[in-house]
Amino acid sequence: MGIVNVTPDSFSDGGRFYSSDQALDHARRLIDAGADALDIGGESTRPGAQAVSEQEELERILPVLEGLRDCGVTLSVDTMKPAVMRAALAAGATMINDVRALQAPGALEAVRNSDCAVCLMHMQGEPRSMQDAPQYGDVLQEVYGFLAARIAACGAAGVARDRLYIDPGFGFGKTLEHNLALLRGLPRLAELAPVLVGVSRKRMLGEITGRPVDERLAGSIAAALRAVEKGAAIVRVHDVAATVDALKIWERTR
Ligand code: PT1
Repeated sequence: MGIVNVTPDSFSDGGRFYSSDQALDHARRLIDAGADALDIGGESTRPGAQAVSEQEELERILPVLEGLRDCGVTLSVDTMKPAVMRAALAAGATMINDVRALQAPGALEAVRNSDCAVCLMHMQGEPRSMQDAPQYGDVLQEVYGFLAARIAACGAAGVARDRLYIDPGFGFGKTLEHNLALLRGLPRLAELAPVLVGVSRKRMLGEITGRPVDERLAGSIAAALRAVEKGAAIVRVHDVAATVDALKIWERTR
């Protein structure tokens, strides 16, 4: 899954893909590079990010979705807002990626009357402050319990289980040790539903390597391979061409 940020403040693309035209060009390059899915986001959820209005978010993502209609890959929209989910689905999105796991009022209803795939992610706190002091008893147990409960809520709302993906939410209210415990525990989470993992260019990699965000390609690839080894079904990455090459070699040399 290739990342298409349509945000001015995105943590690692620094506004480069803010305009919808640029985002569209970038999206097409990711498809050429071998992405099976794109994740289009108009509101950053990285640590410290500010919220954007519904209208602003829609103005950012709708032209990109419309430009990609019938492009042949899964079109995911990264949003927490039910109104954005509905508009995105009407504009051709085939997956909703919600870092709040459809907990907003109206979010379950927004996806219920569609056959879109859904990614339910775990986050402790909210983006603005989630990295201030993340705390867990047993992080794997708590994330597992939360995701199991959200799967049950989807079931009760009539969202079929085979539409669901889960995501432990690397970097979303987690220390490095929490993130590592979740990566080790991925096989356990994968018993619940297919797992999506997003670690590309994240701070946890910088904490291990000492590298700034623009020097985390090798770390991102190593982490993506480990995630797949541990059972991830989808890896959400910035560097699609490099990750696809790495996965091809890793598979053929098994
Ligand atoms: C993710 C994800 C996402 N990540 C899903 N959606 C982001 N399903 C946005 C850091 O620690 O992992 N899964 N949508 C980006 N968010 C972050 C979080 C970016 C933490 C950077 C960090 O550097």
